[in-house]
This record gives sequence, structure tokens and C-alpha cells, in this order.
Amino acid sequence: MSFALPVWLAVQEELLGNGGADFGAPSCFDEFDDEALFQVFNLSRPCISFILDAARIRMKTLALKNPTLSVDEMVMVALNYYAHGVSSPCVLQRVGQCQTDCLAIMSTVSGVIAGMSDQFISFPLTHEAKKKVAFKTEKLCRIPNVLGVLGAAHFKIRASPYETDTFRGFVNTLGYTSVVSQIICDSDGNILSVEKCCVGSTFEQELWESSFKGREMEEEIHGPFWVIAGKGYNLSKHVLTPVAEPANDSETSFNEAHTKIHDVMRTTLGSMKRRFRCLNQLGFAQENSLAKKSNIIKACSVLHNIAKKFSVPPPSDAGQIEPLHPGKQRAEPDINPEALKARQKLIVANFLKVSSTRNPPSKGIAEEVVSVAGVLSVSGSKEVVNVDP
Ligand SMILES: *[C@@H]1O[C@H](CO)[C@@H](O)[C@H](O)[C@H]1NC(C)=O
Ligand SMILES: *[C@@H]1O[C@H](CO)[C@@H](O)[C@H](O)[C@H]1NC(C)=O
Ligand SMILES: CC(=O)N[C@H]1CO[C@H](CO)[C@@H](O)[C@@H]1O
Repeated sequence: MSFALPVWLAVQEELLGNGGADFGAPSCFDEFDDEALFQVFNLSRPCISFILDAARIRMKTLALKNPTLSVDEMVMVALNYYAHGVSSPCVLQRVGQCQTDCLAIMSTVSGVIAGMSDQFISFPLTHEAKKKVAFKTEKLCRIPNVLGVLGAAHFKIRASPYETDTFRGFVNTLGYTSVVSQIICDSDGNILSVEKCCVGSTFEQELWESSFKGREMEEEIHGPFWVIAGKGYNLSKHVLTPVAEPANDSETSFNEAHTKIHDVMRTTLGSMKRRFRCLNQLGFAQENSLAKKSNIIKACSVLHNIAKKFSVPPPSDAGQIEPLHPGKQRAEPDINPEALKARQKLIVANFLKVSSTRNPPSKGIAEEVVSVAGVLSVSGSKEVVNVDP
């Protein structure tokens, strides 16, 4: 979810309050002109200043092992590394050859930025916030009561093939070694939740069932809402998967809507991986070193949300976006019948492909939803999200 303005202002205030002297202070980034800045960090100046201010506060309280570099320089090393996956010569020159130190610095800064996720990665918690997110999603794809798109994001890593057992654990269903995290994003591509960092062979359903968000959703803590998910997940009362073998126009039309919203996950991950090239290769991993990878993934998620907030243009080489990881294919037969019924009800209520004469008395926003989305007029059901404009 994009942060509500009050939250944003509160963050600013916190920065001003605590960071007083340093807020907006000159930094080593000032040596770059705007164009160079974007080349080296793939972020804009206002965005970098904001990140820097937030990091300064948090790093002040950290006993730094590397006092030869200022906080600004450490952040610079990290942001440069995220953008390119290696350190640029101009940055190395600025901070002095750090070589192996660069990784240590990046690791420290990643921990700090990952720690900002409670502020910058927020799942809609209040009922109002949920209705708002659901309303936006429904406008996009006509599927009501959706909080976000769920996906398992794979990030390539290197693993030693000589440690056979460990190595095997990292090999995913596409045959390369990776770590996998669970990500939920909203219809605008803001990241609402990122958790777990498991070996690549972990199935998405397993991730979901062992994740905090998964448990909360399935235990109805978030109310009667769905997340949209691909074929690798089990249909449940809160995880909405496509119909495996659509039998009529209604189901086909539902699947099309599902694809449309599900695609947001692909473009979101694609844009993250292009802005933060380090995500294309997270380096060597042993099974017990996943915490560091996890911090980088979380840090990039935080930065992704901040970059979106500052409307930083996406990296220019729009080129190819890799397809989503296909996940483990499931047969539909072992579907939970209650969940199946819920999905059928949703399809009938929103995607019925018969000319209906039942025009329910239209009132308020329900009508707007119908006209905006061109939904056939069966939406008299209570499941229409009534959001006050
Ligand atoms: C999810 O899918 C797995 C494998 O297909 C199956 O064994 C399991 O029972 C399913 N879980 C639920 C809750 O339906
Ligand atoms: C479409 O097919 C599904 C599954 O066979 C069925 O339950 C549903 O009633 C059908 N819908 C329409 C509008 O025919
Ligand atoms: C605008 C843009 O894409 N800038 C840079 C982002 O990072 C990549 C990867 O290193 C550069 O090639 C781009 O020039």
C-alpha cells in the first residue's frame, strides 16, 4: 500500500525531530550531478536524500565497526551495490578501495534499511484501509475484496555443487539455484509484505502456510478478503487461484481478470530487479547464511516503495521482464470444497456471462463500481465493497 499522507508526514517529522542537525545536510552524494546520480544509483536526488536522512538516524545508534567511512559514504556504497550488483569505480574512488569491506558495509546498511520495513512496507490493517485497497483492485480487474497479489519471488544465488545436499536444496523448479521470498503487492505495485527467505526448492504453498501473513489471512484475522495467487498455491477461502480448466465463458472471463491483476506481481518484481541489479545475483549462499540475503531483499523492497513514493522513473531499459516463476503445478481435485464454492460464488456474482435482466436498485458506490468496471448487474450481493468516495 502506498503510505497515507499522515504516515508520511510523521516520518518526516521524526526525521526533523531526531535528526535535526543532519536533516538535508550536505552529503557525499552532492558531488554527482543529477544524471550521474541516476546512472550510479538508479534513484533520484530527493529520493536519495530521504533515504539518507532515514538511515542517518538509525545508524547513529549503531556501534559502527567501520569508522573510517561516514554514514553517508556507507549508504552510498550500499545504494551503488544494489543498483549494479558490483561497486562502480567512481564510488570506490570516493570511499577508497574497500574491496571485501564493501560487502561488509553493504551488509550493515542492508540490515539498517531492512529494519525500516515496519515503516515503509505496510499491509493494510484497518478496515478502511483494506476497503480502499480492495476498491482500487476491483476497479482494475473487477474482482472484489482483494487485498493484494501473492507471489514467491526467486532470486538467483551461487551455491557450491560440491556440497551436494545443500546445493540440491537451492535448486528450484526451473533448475537454477535461488532463494525464495514471499511477497505481497497491491494493484499499484507497492509492496505490502515481504517475508521469509528460504532455499529455492521450497514450494510456494509451504511458504504461505508457514508465513505470518498466511496464518493471519487463513485464521481470518484480516476478515473476508482474498489475495490473488498463481497455480502454485492451493485455492483457499483467502487465496484466490485461477480456474484450472475453465468450463464456460464466466470462468474464462474470471481467469482473464485474474491474469490481469496477477501480472502486477510480474511487473513489480521485474521493475525491482531492473532498478536493483544486485537482486539478479545475490552471491554465494550457504543454508545458514540466508539472513543476509533476506536483508538485501527486504532493503530493496523498502527502497522500491520509497522510489515509487517519489515517483522515480523506472529504469530506462524497459526491455525484458522475466516471466514469473511458474511454481509447482497442482491438480485441482484436492481442492477444499468450501473454497471452491466461495470462488464459484464470486464468479457468478461478478463474471456471469448471460444477459441479465435483474437490475438491482443501484445505490451509492456500488453503481459506480458497476459502471466503471462494466460488471454485469448481478452485483447486488453484499460482497460489493462499499467504499465512501
Ligand atoms: C494443498 O495442496 C497439497 C498438495 O497438493 C495437499 O496435499 C494439501 O492437502 C492441500 N491443502 C489444503 C488445505 O487443501
Ligand atoms: C460454469 O462452469 C462451472 C463448472 O462446471 C459451473 O459450476 C458454473 O455454474 C458454470 N457457470 C455458468 C454460468 O454456466
Ligand atoms: C536509467 C537507468 O537505467 N540507469 C542505470 C540503472 O542501472 C543499470 C544497471 O547497472 C544501468 O545500466 C542503467 O544505466
